[in-house]
Amino acid sequence: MIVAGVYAINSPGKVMRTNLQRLLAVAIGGILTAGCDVPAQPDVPSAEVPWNIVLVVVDDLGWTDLGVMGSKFYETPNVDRLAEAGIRFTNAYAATTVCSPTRASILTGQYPARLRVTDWIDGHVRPWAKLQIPDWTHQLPHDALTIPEALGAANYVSASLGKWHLGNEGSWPEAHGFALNVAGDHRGQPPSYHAPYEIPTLGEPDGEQYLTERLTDEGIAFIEDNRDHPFFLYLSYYAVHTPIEPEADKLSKYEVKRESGEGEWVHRNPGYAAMIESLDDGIGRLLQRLDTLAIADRTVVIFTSDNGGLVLPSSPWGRVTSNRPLRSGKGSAYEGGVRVPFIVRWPGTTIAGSVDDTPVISADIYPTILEIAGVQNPGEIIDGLSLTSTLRSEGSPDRDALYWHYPHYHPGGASPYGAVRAGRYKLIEYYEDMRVELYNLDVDIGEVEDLAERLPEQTARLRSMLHAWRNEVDAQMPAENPNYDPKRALSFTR
Ligand SMILES: [Ca+2]
Repeated sequence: MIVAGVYAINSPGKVMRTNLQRLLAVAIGGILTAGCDVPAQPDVPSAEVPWNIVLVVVDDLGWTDLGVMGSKFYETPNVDRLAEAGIRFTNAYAATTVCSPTRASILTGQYPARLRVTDWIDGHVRPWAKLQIPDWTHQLPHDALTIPEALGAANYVSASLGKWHLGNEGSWPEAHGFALNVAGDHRGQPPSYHAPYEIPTLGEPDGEQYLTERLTDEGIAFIEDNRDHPFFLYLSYYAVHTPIEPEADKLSKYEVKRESGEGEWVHRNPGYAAMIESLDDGIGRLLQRLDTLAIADRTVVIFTSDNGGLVLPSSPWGRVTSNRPLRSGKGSAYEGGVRVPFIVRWPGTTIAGSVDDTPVISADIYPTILEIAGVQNPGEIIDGLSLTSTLRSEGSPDRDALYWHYPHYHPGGASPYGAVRAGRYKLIEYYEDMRVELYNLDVDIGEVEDLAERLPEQTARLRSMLHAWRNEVDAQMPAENPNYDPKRALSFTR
């Protein structure tokens, strides 16, 4: 089994899969799929294989916001097909409950706490809250090696298309190893999904064009331009973040659907549904273009989100989505804030339609991509683990726990907290009073029953792990606030 999918670097910038390895990979794939009710795998390429990488990060897409993840209301046939052709993780997590830190973690393989990029940029300040937030870093640190910088050693060309949200000019994609930056700047949401977009790094179209469609076109153009060259495409859709501004011709279908007599919808925002459909259309066009360019069989596609779905009741667009059966959503310490879709299609390696419950996290994407590309880690600290063994159906990475550190307040419900998931248990520690909550996710995915008092040994064990990890990454802790005023504690400034 160990031979399948092994790569050898025969010269700088060239990654090869030998014929023997290729044949074994196909044979092993056949053994693994024998007797399983899954479609046959496509053959792997016959020539040298510098794998192209397409990493799609959707903004604020919740755990159940796809058909394949359980939504009956949203329609995502193209992403569903991607999942059916690859592997889908059911216990995948964002590194934080908000945008910027997760993106920093994806691009560097490090925990946000280690990077000190711990809140969305520019964050949220409550001057009279019980705790003062630490002096955190408001951009992607230049000394952290990014995926495109690491892949540069293997002659990859990299593009960042769409949302960036990792600092002001000087810390945009071109300052972090990307040859191309389209539509990325300091902002976390677009001024408008309809032209004029008013995004300085994205030219305006001649007429009408929906932003999601435009970013898909830019992605396809980049792929076409680099079809004969190994590429890394970071396709970071602004969708489906607010503002909820759907394409008009997609909206009415969902308005009718919501009013249909098919019962109480868990998801029921027509505008958000239409935005998801536009996203799904884009994924469909992109995958189709990989097919017609005959490079789909040497292109790895990864699809995920940067945090959980938005459920704020105070949203101007009404309830945006629901993460049920998960508790809460973006900006909270609970599963709804951090559990996300995560799909990987690695042709010839991932078993079509497979589903895996290994807990994985944003930081795993970096070492996974480097290993697929045959690039050695040049000595950087990497908190994530390569998932290639899981993608090859050879077992899960050896890891005790996943960790979160969010020393901030958020309108989504979070007060400063840390969390750890070890096996079936998840512990949350709230820094205002250091109280803890413990949940058994195997039987209580909705985090309803706090077991902290009933299971003191597990509680102590996980709390000790969390504290040790915070020390290891030198996490910045909030401090007592001398201006604490309980009457004004929830007031905030920007
Ligand atoms: Ca986000």
